[in-house]
This record gives sequence, structure tokens and C-alpha cells, in this order.
Amino acid sequence: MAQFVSKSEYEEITAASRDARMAWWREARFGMFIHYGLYSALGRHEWAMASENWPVNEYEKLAAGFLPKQGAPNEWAALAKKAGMKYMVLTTRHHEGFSLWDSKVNPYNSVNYGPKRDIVREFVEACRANNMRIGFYTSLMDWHHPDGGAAAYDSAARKRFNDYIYTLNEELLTQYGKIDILWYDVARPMENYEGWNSLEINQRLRAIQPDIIINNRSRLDEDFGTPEERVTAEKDRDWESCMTFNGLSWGYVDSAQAGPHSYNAQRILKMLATCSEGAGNLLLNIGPQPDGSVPPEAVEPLTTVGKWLAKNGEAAYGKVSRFKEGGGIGSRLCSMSKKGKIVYLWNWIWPPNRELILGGFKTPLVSAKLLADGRSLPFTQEKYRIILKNLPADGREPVAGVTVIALEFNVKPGEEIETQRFAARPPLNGGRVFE
Ligand code: H79
Repeated sequence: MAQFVSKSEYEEITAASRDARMAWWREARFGMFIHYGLYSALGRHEWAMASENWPVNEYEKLAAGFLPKQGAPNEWAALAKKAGMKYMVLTTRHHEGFSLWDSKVNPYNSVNYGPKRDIVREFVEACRANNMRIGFYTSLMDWHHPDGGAAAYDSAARKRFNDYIYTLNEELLTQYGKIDILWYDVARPMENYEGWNSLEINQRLRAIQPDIIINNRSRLDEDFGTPEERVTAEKDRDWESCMTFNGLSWGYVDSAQAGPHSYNAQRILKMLATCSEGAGNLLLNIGPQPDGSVPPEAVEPLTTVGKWLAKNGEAAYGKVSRFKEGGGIGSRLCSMSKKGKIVYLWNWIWPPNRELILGGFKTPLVSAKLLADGRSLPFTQEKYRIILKNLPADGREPVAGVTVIALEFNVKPGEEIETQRFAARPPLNGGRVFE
């Protein structure tokens, strides 16, 4: 058995390798979350087992009707690729406790029941075939395991449950080659990392996959934060917003029976812009249908986003960095992402008077161009004010109506674009860096 280091040593060691391990992720910007399990067959939200208070032996019967069609993971990966996503994270086992692989410690799985197939393997192969980085979501809760609740107060149950959770993740990280992300969720019932034995477990898992990145949900901070159902930058650390497609449910629900909740391409781009502004990522979920097909309402919006990214992706992908001054500069008609000496304006409302005024830039502007076709835009700049003039009447971007203007500033290597908040008023968002 390997020696374990203390929490502070562990944090030092993982911090030292973080830039290298996170490099691909920091440039990827956009990933697909997939929630798929027995709750998909039920179609009433992935929490149904708990919120509807199902007896375990009744819920288990859903496994017989969980029948993903052949090739379903290829459909997910093909859509992710089409959408311009760079990685995928699958719920290998959600809170309900049903594993989508041939687990030795959890016989309640998709190889013994339902499709009798290793869906995790199919997912991994689909990711590799479509050049997607691979993430495994793994719940810490388990409503099916007899120790899942007792672990809170019974130390023998807790020991068994910790071992169970470790072994599940060991299986996942040893059987499928290189895995890029371990995405923990919901560390209940134990309230600290000691209760989960996370420090030792994560050290053992990192020994298996030295390049892996781990999210912050095993009661250790680890590599990145995970705001859920909100797009909010975290201060001074990497972060990834995970968002449902409909604001309602991660697992499949019949969207035809819902109000018009699903995101359209413009709303997805707005989320992606906010992530790009704050140097975070967007992990956008789809809840595949009972047979594993992609939900129909996701296809057009994601396809449109992909077409848009094919032309304008420079504004999102790559080494974006945050503005030092944060909000209160630029124009509220635009979001702004920054890479080196370039600021990308994501314009949501093409100005009818064909003029865009940007406040707060001190560094001299060198050029302004439409990203999609390189057309130069005339401008003036004085006293923290840039005015882009005579914008082309046909400048509004045709695919999604979101036009990107690339502003190149005169910064020397090692220097930053200098900005200053509008002096006459306080930050609009209560001091947070980005809203
Ligand atoms: O997998 C997705 C969610 O099921 C999971 N995280 C994402 C990625 C998650 N589990 N718990 N939570 C998020 C937070 C807890 C929410 C709850 Fe509720 C509020 C549990 C009970 C009340 C939401 C609303 C779930 C059921 C009703």
C-alpha cells in the first residue's frame, strides 16, 4: 500500500501539476454532460426514486425496461462534436445506484440487467472515435446500497461504504484506458472529507490516472469548482458551470409536455460567453430518451451553436483570461472575452444606428474587425471611450445573430490591456467579478 501524504502536502503536490493537467480543459471551454440511467426510463427527473419515495425493490424493476438502443453513445458523441464541444461527462452511476458498467462490487448494473451491455465502454469508445475528452460522473450518494444511509452514523457501515465507493471508481479508472475527468457529485451523508476518506481515495485514484482532473465535490477543493444551474465565475480558481438543457431536470423528461423551457442557440451562446469572460467552462447537459436517443429539442440549438463556433470559435476556445477590473466596462450590448491582446465582443443586439460605444478601455486600440469575415471597422478612441462607427448594415451574424468583433489592442508582451471602470458609479453586480 502506498504511503499517503497529509492534506496540505496533497494540495501542494496537486497544485504543482495543475497547470499541466488542466491545460487541455482550460482551452476546451465547452463540454456535454449526459445524464442517463434507470430514471431515464421513468422520465420523471433523476431524483424520482427519492422524491417519489420508491421502495428499493420496486425501483429495481425499472432495470428490465432500461434498453438503450445499439449505438446510442455514438449519437451523443456525434452531436457533441457537431456542437463544437470538446469533452463529455457521463453519469456512470447516479444517486439511484445503478452502474452502467460491469461492476464487481455493484451487481446492480447494466451488464446484469436491462441491456446487458457495458454502456460505459460504449461511451468511452464513442468519445475516442469523435475526439472527445472523457469524463466520468460518479455519485457519492447511493440510494440502493444498504450502507448508503447508515454510513452517516455507523462506523462499520461507513468503512464498507467508503471501500465500495473507492472500488467503483477504481474499476472505472482501470478498465477503460486514459480517463480525463472524475466528476464527483453529492457528498451526502458525511459532512467532511474525513467522513468520505477522500484524501486517501483521491490519492489512490490519482496514482492510477496521474493526468486526471477532479472536481470539487468530494469535500476537497481539488482542481475546479462546479456552479450548478448558474453561470457564475468562481474567484481565483478554475470553474465549470453545469447546466440542464431545460432548467427542469437532468434526466429525461418529455419536453413536449413542458412549457418552452429548452435553451435556444442564443441562450447557449450567452452562457458560453459568460464562461469565456470568466475563463470558465460550460458543461451543458442532455438527458437522452429512454432508448438513449438524443432529446430532439437539443438537436437544432446544438447544431446551430456548432455552426456558429466553426466560424467564431476563436472568441471561446483557447487561453482566455479574465479582465482585472471585471464588470462595468465595455458595452451591455456585448459580452467580452479576452485572449492576450485581443478582446472579442460578442454582440447580442446589432445596433440599429450602426454604432457601438465601449467604455473603460485605456490601452490604445489598433484595429477592430468582424471575426467572421475579417472586415475592418472604423473607430475613434478618446478618454476611455471607443466608438465603432459605420458598422456594416449586413454585419449581423447570419447563423445565430451573434456577431463577434475582434478588437486588437496595443499591448507589449507581458502587459495587460488596461481598463478602468466607469468612475461615476459602483460596480453593477455587487462587486462580483462577473455576473
Ligand atoms: O446530477 C445532477 C443532480 O441530480 C445533482 N447534481 C447534478 C449534476 C444534484 N443532486 N443533488 N443536488 C444536485 C442538489 C440537491 C437538490 C435537491 Fe432536490 C433539492 C434535492 C432535494 C431538493 C432537486 C429538487 C432534486 C430534487 C428536488
